[in-house]
Order: sequence, then structure tokens, then C-alpha cells
Amino acid sequence: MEQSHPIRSAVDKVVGAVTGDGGPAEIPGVPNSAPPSLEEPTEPREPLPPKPDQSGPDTFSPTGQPTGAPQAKVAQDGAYLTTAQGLRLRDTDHSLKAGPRGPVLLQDHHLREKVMHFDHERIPERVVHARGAGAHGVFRGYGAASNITKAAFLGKDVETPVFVRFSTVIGSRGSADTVRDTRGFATKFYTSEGVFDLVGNNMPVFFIQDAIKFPDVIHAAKWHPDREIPQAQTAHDTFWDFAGLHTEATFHTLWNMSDRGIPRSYRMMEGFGVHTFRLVDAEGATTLVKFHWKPKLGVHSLVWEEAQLLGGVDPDFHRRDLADAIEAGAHPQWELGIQVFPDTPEQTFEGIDLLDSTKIVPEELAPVQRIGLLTLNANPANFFAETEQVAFHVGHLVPGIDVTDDPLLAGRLFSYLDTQITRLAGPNFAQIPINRPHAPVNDMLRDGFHQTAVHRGVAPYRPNSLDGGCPFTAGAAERAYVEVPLEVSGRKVREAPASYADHFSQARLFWLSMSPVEREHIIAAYTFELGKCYEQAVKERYLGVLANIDSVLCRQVAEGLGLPAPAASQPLADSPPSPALSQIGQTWPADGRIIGIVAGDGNGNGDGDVAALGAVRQAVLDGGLVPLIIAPTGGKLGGTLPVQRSFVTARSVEFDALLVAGAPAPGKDAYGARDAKAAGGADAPVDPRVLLLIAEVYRHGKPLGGWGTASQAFSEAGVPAQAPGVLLGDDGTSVLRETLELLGTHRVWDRFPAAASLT
Ligand code: HDE
Repeated sequence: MEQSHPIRSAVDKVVGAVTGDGGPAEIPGVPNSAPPSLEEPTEPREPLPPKPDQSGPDTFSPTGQPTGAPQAKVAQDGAYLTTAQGLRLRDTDHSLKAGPRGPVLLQDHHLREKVMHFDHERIPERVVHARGAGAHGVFRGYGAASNITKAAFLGKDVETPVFVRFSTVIGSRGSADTVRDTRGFATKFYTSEGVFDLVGNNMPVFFIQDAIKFPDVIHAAKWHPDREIPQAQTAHDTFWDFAGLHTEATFHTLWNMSDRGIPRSYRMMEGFGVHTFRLVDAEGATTLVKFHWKPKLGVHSLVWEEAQLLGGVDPDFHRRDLADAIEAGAHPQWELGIQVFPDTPEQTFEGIDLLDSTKIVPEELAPVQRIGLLTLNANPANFFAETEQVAFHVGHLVPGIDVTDDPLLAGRLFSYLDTQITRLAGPNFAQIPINRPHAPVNDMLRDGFHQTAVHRGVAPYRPNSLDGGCPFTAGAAERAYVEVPLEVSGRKVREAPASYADHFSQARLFWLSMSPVEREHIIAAYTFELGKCYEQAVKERYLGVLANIDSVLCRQVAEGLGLPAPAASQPLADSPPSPALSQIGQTWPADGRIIGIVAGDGNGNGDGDVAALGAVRQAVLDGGLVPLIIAPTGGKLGGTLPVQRSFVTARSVEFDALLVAGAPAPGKDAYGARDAKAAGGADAPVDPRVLLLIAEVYRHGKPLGGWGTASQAFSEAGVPAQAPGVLLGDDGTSVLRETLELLGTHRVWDRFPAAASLT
């Protein structure tokens, strides 16, 4: 049987539902499962069915028992509006008043309830990682780790439901997605043995070695406390003041300044558990591991100008990308991997301290072994209930996975429970539907705010006889969690081990592993961030740090800052580069990428043949990508082909590649007073908004294809026809084919020649 591509079939399905005419496929982002009527609906009816891409938490009781209830049963339902007590209401638009002109009566219990609840709708945002996006999915174990861990969910073909939340670290809940920052990558596995949370980041190292410094680094990175600016970024004095004085942050800061700090998509990030964990097999033998997530789509990043533009043009870019991809059926996937190290008393590997979270073990020394597959396949049904209320904790462990003595991890084991007390207002947050385990809970923890379980028995204590001794403790045979019985000893001191003093060698390793263009981006990022600092001393001090990474890096940044480059204060350690750290040099699937297709008005104004355009659009869908037609105005080209972006709404940063079907003459609104992007364009041969699209796509290194009279538009935009990744052809489908091939490497890297000093 012929299988249509998931994106096409999903989009077709969505649009079929929306337009009701089975018409051409629309784009993801449909607000609900049926289109609204033009007239306000007044006839009571049952609610619309949920959208096909959405799912809620599975229906488990607060005590981890499957209830068997359909998900809709925990949602509000029915045709009639009620109060919170289920009382049907006749009017919710007018307060109860003594006559139409008032006064409002104190007895209006509906007004009181409605406004009271509204007044308390917000909860405190997370103190870090406040901005995020989540998705449901499934994890399937390969069984490849079963020889070193008894964790049931890692067994061969065992399927475990998961909820994943991605996030930025510094910004507030409403901040932009594309800021330069670390990204959180937190996964909740609802395993048969209890919840396991892998609370990781998209970078494998951290700013600090000891949790006691966490408030310091976060206070430095967040806004200045007097003005509460800048939002969601480290380009300011307090961060670089701290980073220059606290040089154990050097390596993580370098990751931030690299392209990893501005991911293209949550779907295109690696994830890391950061700390070393201890796996335990059924016999009690232990192995040290570091967890990795490897994205099937590869690791890709924005360029800085795109990230900045997106901050204004689409601050929800990453959220939207994740939700749209899932809605369109392009389900993102990652393989879970582990680097494996023998559990020796020193807890080092090839001289690298495994308890130091500011260090990596290069993949070339310890390859990442794949042990399972994560697929995100459903969007949350309700952001607040799920993404906002999900509560992760590094101490949510299952048999077969234990922690190590990494002092950063130790602090986290305290912190993650603590923070929920403020954020989720009490100790019963595990009972919120998204947090409920899928394993029976019998904890003897009692009462507290928002207790939703109705416990039985009279003896929530042990030992007891009144409840028949229940509940009983389990042994390892009954899958109890048993900590690895390690010997511990030592003097009570506030000190770090000597190995923690090396702050620069791995930063240098990273720098040396970058391709020339990646180095250019790093130089530009430091120059931008330090250039935004006010204090000369802060900049000068940080140049001293850069000198200890690399003299070229230091010199180039110093030049940009207009300051002298200092010499290194210690010998630079050269180690072989780790190619795995570079993002460039491989090819990856282009699933779910966004292709902008610039057309004219459908009447021969720079778009050629509408039927041919439709064929290109269909071919993009067939390739598993999302086509967005861009035309002078909204509507349907030739009465059939739906337009998704107008020259007013389109901006190049939305697209991974641009196809140009011709050279549209300026639209009627192409003048500066209406649209500054079109300033001076009324008399130009090509609409200036199209020229801007072309110029930006070109300078961001994206594939640029064109046919018909597009060559005229390219030359008006200053794009050389022979430049790398500029594809001019006779017909759209052949240009498209070449464009898709180029997308495999993500960008046209040849368009970015690096300075000779960096090659
Ligand atoms: Fe977190 N971190 N963290 N962190 N962290 C939180 O927990 C904390 C650290 C990470 O999507 C908070 O529920 C301390 C490393 C992610 O809900 C809080 C220390 C790594 C998320 C907290 C660290 C992370 C958090 C805030 C230093 C990567 C978002 C709200 C010892 C391995 C989870 C919350 C989500 C969230 C504390 C360091 C990752 C305050 C004290 C290292 C992905 O508890």
C-alpha cells in the first residue's frame, strides 16, 4: 500500500478538517480541530474534539494507579457554562447590579468567584529555566545497556512514556526563545519502577564545580538588580565580571559563545546529563557513565543575526518549531547514549576527573554507545497544566541508576525538591497529573496543601500493627532501590580537589576542534558580549582569560574591543582536537525544514505559472518539508494556491531556504510610510521586501534557488549568480531538488570564507 509522507498526510488531514473541502494542504499551526464560523455560535453544542497532534498526561490516580479514564475526563466538558461548583450560569457578561447603572451588589457570588480565580492565575516562574516548551513522547530501550544496569526501562524493546521540557536558562517566562544561552533538556520517564528524570542541558559542562556557587553564577547572569535589564542574555557587565574572576566557568562560557548557544531548533540539539552517574547491574556491579542525547536531525544553529532578528520577529520561534513539527507529523527523535567508564576508586578516565562537571570526556576517547530511542509525538493539550507544572528532580532515580559524589550533583539533589515548594505551593506536587508516576505510590507521606489522594487506614507510620503492618519495605528482589554501599571517609573541609584547578585546557581543546567558520562565530560572540559591557576593567580582565585559551582568539576579540591583547598567564596545553565537537562536516536529514517560496500576485506579476508553483509546493511536501508561499498579499494565487505569508508578514529568518519564482514588481503597499522594509521601493523594478528576503537569506548562508525571471531579482539584491548555494534553473522542481541536497549540510558553508589567520 502506498504510504504518504507523514508531514503531507498530517497537514492534508488538518487542512481537510479546517477547510472542509479536502483542499490543498495548509501549514501547521491550526488553532483548533474545526474552523470557526463567521457568525458567533449561539446554539449550545458539545465541545470540539481535540486536535489530533495533542495529548494530555495519561490518566493515573494521585497514587500512581491507572484509572482507565479517557483523557478528556480530566478536562472541562459539556455544552453549558458553570461556576467552579458546577452550577449552570445564565449570564457571565454583566455584574449583578441595582439597576443597569449600578451599583454592583456585594452578593454577586459569580463575579466574586470569577475575578478571585483570575487574580490568582499566575504561579511563580522557575527561578532558572523559566522559559520552556514541552512535548509528550515515548522512549524505547535497545537493551544495549542491560549488561551494566538493571533499570527496567532500558531493557530491549521496553516502551516508556515520557514528557520532555526544553528551556532557556536565564530569561523570564515571556522572554525570547533565540537568545544566546544554554538550553535545558529535561526528560521525565514514567517507568514501571517509578519516575526517572534525566535533567540535562544542551551543553555537556557547567559553569561551576560546586553547587554552592549556583546562586552566584545565576545572580551574575540574570539582569542587573537595579534596572532589571538586560533580559535573557549574558551580554552585560555582571556576567563577565563574574566569569572573569571565576575562571572555572571558562569552558561552559565558550560553549555559550559558540554556535551551540543559539540552536536552530530544540529538535536539532544534543543533550547531556553533564554529571557522571553510576549504573548498577543485578549483581551489584557498578559502572560510571555520562548520558548523551543524539538528535537524528543533527546539531544545527542559527547565525547571530538570525537569532537577534527572531527575538523580535518571532520570539516563540523554538516553541513554534517544536509544536509545528509534531503537528505536521515530523516527530523529532534522539538516541540516548552513554559513555562508559570503569568505576575505579579514583573516578577518573584517561586523567579526566569524572566528578568535575566542568570537564568532558572527548567522544574519541570514549565513544557514545546508543542504548535507546526517544520520539516526541504529541503536543501538550494545555501548556500550564503540563509544561508549566511539570516538576523535574535529579533525585528521581530508579533501580540501576545511582548518583556520584560530584558536588554539583549533590546540591541539585537538594534544590529540585526545594524549589517546587515555592513554585507549586506545597509538598504534593507529585500529585499534579503531569507529575504522577505510572507505578503504584504507597509513601505514607500525608496531608499538606493540595492533597488530592484520599488515603485509607489509620496507621501512616512504621512499624504498625493497626493497618496490618502495611506497607512493607521491599528487598532488591522486589525491585527496591538500594544505594550502592560505597565506603566514604575524609576530613571535613571546604576545599576542592587539585584537579579542579585546571580551567583552560578543555576550553582550548574545544577551540582547536572548531572549523574556521565556527571560530569566526566564537570571536564575534565574545566581541559582541564584551563589547556590550560598560566597564573597561571587566573587558580587560576577560581578555586575560581568552589569552589562556588561544592567542588568536584573544587577539581578534581584543581588536574588536579596541584594547591590547594580553599574553597568556600560563602555558597553553595542546591536546588532539575532538572532531565530535564541531557541527560542520556531515550531512543530515532535512525533515520538517521550512522552505519559503516567493511568488508574485498570481497574475503573471513575477510568479510564472501558478500550476508550476503548486507542483513545487507539492514536491516540498513530498520531501517531508514545509512550504510557505510568500506573495504580495494574502489570499489564493490563481484562486487555488493558498498564500501563507505576505510581503508584509514574511521575514527571511523563518525559512531554512528560499525559492524565488520570479521578480515580482513592487506591490501596492511598497512604500516606506506603510512598510519600512519597502522604503523607496515604489518605483524599483522588484519589490524591496523580496530583495530584503533574498539578501538576508544569502548572507545567512542559506540555499537560494530561483527560476523564471528570478535572476533579475538576485542581481537587484546584489547576489552573484555564481555564488555558492545560489541555484538558478529553468524550472522549479529541478531547482528544488538541488536546494534540498544543500540543506543536508544545513548551510552553504562555502559562503563564509574565514579570515586567513583562522584557517
Ligand atoms: Fe538546574 N535547576 N540547577 N541544572 N535545571 C532548576 O528546578 C539547580 C544544573 C536544569 O524544565 C530548578 O524545577 C542547582 C545543571 C534544567 O523544569 C532549580 C544547580 C543542569 C532545569 C535548579 C543546577 C541543570 C533546571 C529551577 C547547581 C544540567 C529545568 C526550577 C548545582 C545538567 C527543568 C526547577 C524544567 C531547573 C537548581 C545546575 C539543568 C532551582 C542548585 C548542572 C534542564 O531547582
